[in-house]
Amino acid sequence: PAPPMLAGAPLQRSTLPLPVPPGVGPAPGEHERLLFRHSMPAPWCDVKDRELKFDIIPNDHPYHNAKNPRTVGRANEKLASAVEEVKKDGRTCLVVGGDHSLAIGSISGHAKTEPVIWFDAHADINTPLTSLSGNMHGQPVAFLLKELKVSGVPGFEWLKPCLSAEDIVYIGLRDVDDAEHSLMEDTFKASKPIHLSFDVDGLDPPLTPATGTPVPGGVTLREGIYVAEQLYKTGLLSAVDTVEINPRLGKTQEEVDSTVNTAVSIILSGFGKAREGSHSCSY
Ligand code: EXY
Ligand code: MN
Ligand code: MN
Ligand code: MN
Repeated sequence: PAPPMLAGAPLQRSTLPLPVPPGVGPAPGEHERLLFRHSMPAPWCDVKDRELKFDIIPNDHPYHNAKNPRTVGRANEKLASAVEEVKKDGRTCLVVGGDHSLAIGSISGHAKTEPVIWFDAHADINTPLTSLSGNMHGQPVAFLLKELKVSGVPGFEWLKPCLSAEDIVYIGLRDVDDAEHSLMEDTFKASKPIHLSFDVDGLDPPLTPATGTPVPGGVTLREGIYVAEQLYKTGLLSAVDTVEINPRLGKTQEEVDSTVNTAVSIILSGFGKAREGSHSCSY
């Protein structure tokens, strides 16, 4: 298989999906600029990047409690196609967001995506009926699970749930709603391509202050890097989402920088940078 992709030196424009969710988060292009500005040289990686533009659908009324279903659904449809193309190209796919609702498209586009490692303070398994906030970032796992049979949501007519509960492993959970408890199961099958969906709020808040829903008592940077390094070493890491990075929420430039630097160090570890020194990733 082709080597994984990652922003590296020399930096070049290419075709990696960098979705900016509609209406929230950094301005278009800002993720890309931040990622590139903070990139360390990773000359062993061949990078192709891509930026997706999404439409905001007018009169996007809630479906039960789920807010902005059409806008989020169609954005995810577009993302799913982009991820599918990257995977057909034989590459490892890195999606930089953005709202965790993008995992619906990213994981659907990844298709043969068992298991999924959901690194997060939150279980994100509410349904449009159980969600108390209505926020779509608290619901992507429910949309993806076959067992939960979420259907009829406008904007998601294209979606076919592709995961079973036993395909998901959670790491970092510490803020789970009562309704979510009854929907969860942790299992791991380590023989198929792995999808890592990495929400930076799974880490301890001082590491990533520029994020929307921080929860105290998170995973240390050392532990986070260890997870990413170990997943890289399986040789099965096939796609990575890095989400809930929102530079607008940094109170100082230092907070923005530490959030981005933390995310970049996790990404680099997932793509073969070892703390004892980097070497060619040639699987
Ligand atoms: N469980 C809460 C909800 O459904 O609104 C909180 C979800 C926060 C989700 C953040 C991004 O990971
Ligand atoms: Mn969000
Ligand atoms: Mn999340
Ligand atoms: Mn979260």
